[in-house]
Amino acid sequence: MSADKVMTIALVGNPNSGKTTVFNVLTKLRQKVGNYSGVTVEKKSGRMTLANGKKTDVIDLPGTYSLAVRSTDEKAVHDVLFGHMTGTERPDWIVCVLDATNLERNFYLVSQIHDLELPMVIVLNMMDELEAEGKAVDVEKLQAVLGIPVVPMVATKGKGVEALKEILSKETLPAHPRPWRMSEPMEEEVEGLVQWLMKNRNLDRPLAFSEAVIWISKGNIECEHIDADEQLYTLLTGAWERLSVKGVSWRMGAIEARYNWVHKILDGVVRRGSRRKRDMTQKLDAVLIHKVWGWFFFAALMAFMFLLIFTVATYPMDWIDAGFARLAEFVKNVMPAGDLRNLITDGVIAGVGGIVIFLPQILILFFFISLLQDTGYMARAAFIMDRLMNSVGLHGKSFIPLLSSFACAIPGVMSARSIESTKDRLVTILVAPLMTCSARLPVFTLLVAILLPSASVFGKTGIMMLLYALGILGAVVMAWVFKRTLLKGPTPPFIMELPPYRLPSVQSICLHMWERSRIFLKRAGTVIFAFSVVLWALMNYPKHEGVSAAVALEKSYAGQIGMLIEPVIKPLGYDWRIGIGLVGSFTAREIFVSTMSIVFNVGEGGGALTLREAFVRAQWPDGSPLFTPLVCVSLMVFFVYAMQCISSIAVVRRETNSWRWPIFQVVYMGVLAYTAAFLVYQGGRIIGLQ
Ligand SMILES: Nc1nc2c(ncn2[C@@H]2O[C@H](COP(=O)(O)OP(=O)(O)OP(=O)(O)O)[C@@H](O)[C@H]2O)c(=O)[nH]1
Ligand SMILES: [Mg+2]
Repeated sequence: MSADKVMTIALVGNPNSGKTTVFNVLTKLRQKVGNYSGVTVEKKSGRMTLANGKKTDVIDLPGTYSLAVRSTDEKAVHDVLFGHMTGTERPDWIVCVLDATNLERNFYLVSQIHDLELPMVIVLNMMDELEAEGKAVDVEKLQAVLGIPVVPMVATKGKGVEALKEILSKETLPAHPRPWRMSEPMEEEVEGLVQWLMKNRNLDRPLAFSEAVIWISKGNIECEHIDADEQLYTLLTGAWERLSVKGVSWRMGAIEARYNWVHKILDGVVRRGSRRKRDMTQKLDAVLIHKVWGWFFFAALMAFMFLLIFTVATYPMDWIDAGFARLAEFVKNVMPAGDLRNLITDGVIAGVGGIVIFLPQILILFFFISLLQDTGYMARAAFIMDRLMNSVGLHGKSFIPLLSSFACAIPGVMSARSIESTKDRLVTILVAPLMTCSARLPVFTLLVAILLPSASVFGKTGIMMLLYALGILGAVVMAWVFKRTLLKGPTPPFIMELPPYRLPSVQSICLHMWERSRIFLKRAGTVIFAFSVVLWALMNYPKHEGVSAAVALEKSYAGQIGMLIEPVIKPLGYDWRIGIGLVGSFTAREIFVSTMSIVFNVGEGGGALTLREAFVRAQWPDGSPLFTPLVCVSLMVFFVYAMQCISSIAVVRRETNSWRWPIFQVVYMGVLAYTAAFLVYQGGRIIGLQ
């Protein structure tokens, strides 16, 4: 390695072993960590400078149990380590981050990394949890047996990080030959494949060996849908036949050999614990994943969250509201009357302010979401949903992406990468945006406030939970439909891993809340700002002098657009003004709220009315109220089911690598939303509701 070449190290390990935590300490970046498997689904790079001034690139990878590729996120690990990932250097060094409380399983992966014959450092992370179990690892002995540096670490507290950096700043580290061996017939067959792969695939010996073992351990069913070319497949079939004749299990041969090695090196290295294993975790799980109490707790947790959203959040919301009202007042006083002043007060301040008000609620939502993720409850919620998911043909693993979609569908759709079956992954992506994301929260709370102005917080909480349940129900039903029609296929068996409960750090929760509010405010400052300006212009031009504000709005460009679609949405109970909001909301859901703030401000003469008052006063031309309870419910149902988010569409396009699926998704969710809202509104009218 030349002196000025930047070294690349890759962090590899089982899911939830703390790789991203180590990555964040090394690079001082803030990638997302969480206490459940599959948080990282995409490789991330960062740079660190070692004490001797050496610059080093660090790659954080998704967690994996093995290098035999099954799901999309695991493929990323395989491709980076094999140098197949375009734009990424093959790592020079590998840092294996292991969960010290689970060494046997973790070292199985180490044996696979070993095959690559790259310099390697072992990090024994979670030493604090090992100690809490009363266990200990003889690090010196382990290091001696392995011949590889072993660094004990508590990544969350930064313990052991300096020692790791010290090792990384060394110039050289020997790469060790493979320490484990299979039975002779297996070794021979593998060697044959190695030769072929080196010649035909241009792999160096370690890579060829690693690939050969992966191939030979796979069954023919698995090989069919992998890029096995004909020649390789023939070679493999021959090898399997010869091994079967000799009574050697090619499927288990390598796995057993690896475990033999793992047991040998761990022998006498781990001191047994005196305390019962993860006592607290077991006690909590007795309740939290209990068949009955589990659901009860889940519902109670959600209810508590909404109670806070409807009570605690209202105080800061009033302050923000008053702040924006004052700002508008101030602008009115200092600026001369005219279009520019109106643009600022009725366009920008009404639009952006109408959204920023909801920041306290968003903060509470994300406080709860980070709590779920960091304590390890997220995986439990997925666990209790497992049975529900099974009944529609998916497993609980699909529920993690769905749970993440409560925050936002984008990370949800991305985390579907951890699902092995392509079809199940697609089903999950297709239904993920049905989960109630944070952008719907402002819309729902606004509509709930109009629907039940004087109801107690308990009533409002009830409605919110019902809306969330409707979203989940929609996702489950649609998944059932897709699994039986478009995307039929077997679901591979899956055993869910439940992480231990961990106390979340205040810092990590604050960081998460800060990140999300930054995103929220940034959207308010960019997309919503721009949209508000455009909308204001569309609503104020062409100019009509000498008519009332309401008539001028009706004749404006925006009014004309609204009028154009009114016939389509009238059966749902909406007029052209709501239509303007709906059109906007297909960019991003919360735009509905900012649009309504602007439309009803201008339409109703503007100024002193709060949005809720303006809504209550809004009427049809015949004088009947516009926002009847039935219309509010119909709107809520529409927002539960419609795909109104450009960013999600873009991410589905990227994840499925085609326009077909995002277009299909927009259409099916649109039809679902329209039908549901139609049934609610028309059905309600038939039984005499208003
Ligand atoms: N007690 C303890 N917890 C840790 C330690 N290191 C990480 N954690 C916690 O373990 C959880 C998982 O950490 P991550 O860094 O997200 O793990 P990861 O290996 O990147 O996980 P994936 O991306 O899902 O593969 C988080 O809740 C961390 O706060 C440690 O040394 N001790
Ligand atoms: Mg990670």
